[in-house]
Amino acid sequence: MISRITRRLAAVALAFLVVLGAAGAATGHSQLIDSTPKADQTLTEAPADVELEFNEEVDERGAVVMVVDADDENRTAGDVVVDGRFVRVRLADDLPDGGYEIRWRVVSADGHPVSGSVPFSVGDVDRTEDGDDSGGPSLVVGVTVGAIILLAAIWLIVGGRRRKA
Ligand SMILES: [Cu+2]
Repeated sequence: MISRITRRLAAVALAFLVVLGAAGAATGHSQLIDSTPKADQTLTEAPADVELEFNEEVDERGAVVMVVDADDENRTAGDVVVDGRFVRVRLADDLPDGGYEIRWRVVSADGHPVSGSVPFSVGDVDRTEDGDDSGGPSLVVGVTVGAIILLAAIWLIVGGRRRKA
């Protein structure tokens, strides 16, 4: 009895290590760690440009940044500039007050594309629904929860078979 419990605990511990490893690999791409403006920030005046900061250098090619207004219209002016871990783009200089969203997509150092969005607003406005963010943490949670459910199912099946035998 004790040895069966020990074996199961060992299996659970091993499975958790595998899950942690998988989650680590899934988030191994470049990650957005900061931005100007910051997510959900309300600015008194429209910014001249936006800047995204990543945890590692991103590929100079393939970076796309749009800053869309409430009508989904892109308000950037000029090319996206990739400078190591930083990605910048100028904004049109006649931005009215309102809600905006930085929509970005860059190519990780490992060649994988990553994307996300950063909502912010200018002036005294009631912000409505904001978009989804990068989804990094939710992916980890999803992988972990999925693995735990799978593990529980395997445990029940294996336990059931042993009892019948
Ligand atoms: Cu990757």
